[in-house]
Amino acid sequence: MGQDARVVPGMEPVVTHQTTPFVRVAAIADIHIRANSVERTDALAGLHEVADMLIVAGDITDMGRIAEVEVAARAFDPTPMPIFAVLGNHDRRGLRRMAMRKTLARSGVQLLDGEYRIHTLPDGTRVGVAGTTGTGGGFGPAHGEPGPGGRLTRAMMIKARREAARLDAVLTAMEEEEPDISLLVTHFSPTVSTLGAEPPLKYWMLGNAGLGEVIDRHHLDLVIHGHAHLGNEIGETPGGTPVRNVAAPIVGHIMVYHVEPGRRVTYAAGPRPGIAEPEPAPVAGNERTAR
Ligand SMILES: [Mn+2]
Repeated sequence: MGQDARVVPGMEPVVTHQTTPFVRVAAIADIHIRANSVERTDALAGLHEVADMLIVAGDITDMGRIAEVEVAARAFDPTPMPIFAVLGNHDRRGLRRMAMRKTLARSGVQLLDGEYRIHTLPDGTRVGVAGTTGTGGGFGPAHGEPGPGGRLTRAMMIKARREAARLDAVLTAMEEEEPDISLLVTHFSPTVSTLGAEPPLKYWMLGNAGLGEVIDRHHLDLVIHGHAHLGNEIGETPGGTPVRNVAAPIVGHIMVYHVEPGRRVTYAAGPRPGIAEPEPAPVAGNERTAR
């Protein structure tokens, strides 16, 4: 932000350079940490020099056990940057949700469960980050997935509608703060465009169209999700909101995006090491469209 002005005698100041606000967003999902996982101390080393915040889009742990959460907290603890996370379906297997939240909070990880934060960068740029897990439910008959059928489908649709309403409420509240840049993190996908090689029969487990509809009623510069391990990184909602699936099995390492207002998303940094052993297989390039 800000501008450099050159004052010429007898003339109005001339604007020689104007920068737009931007934020560098590090992102990863589906690291599925187990109690015996070895945290990679180099995964986050120096990350704060190339990114302004880290987003973890769910499935931090494999079973939601406190022992797993403690390993995750140790991995995140050393980094001085703000960390925003949502729970994934695997994290939600754990019953001690409050203990999980507190353990992560002690290491600087803020869980967003239908909540948002406004994070102000040193240059004054205000970045809104909203987060919610989302649900399955599917993307409708156009995408050929039948869903589980019967009572389970009805229950899932009710849950999907409730989650969509929750998402709508948090995005409305965040908008009222008028952040310069708006981000959303979910675990489930709001679009089929990042589902890549996932079989359509599984779509109802991976996300739902209602999330995308809500997103497109608001202005977001980037949506980050995970969960679809066989999906692809780059997609968008039907309304053109950029979406990135950062499930670790796909991206292999923490991604760093450069996000400007007006939905301009580019890569801000090269490959980084994985966050926990076993390290995912290295992947060449960023423009993968499947697996
Ligand atoms: Mn998941």
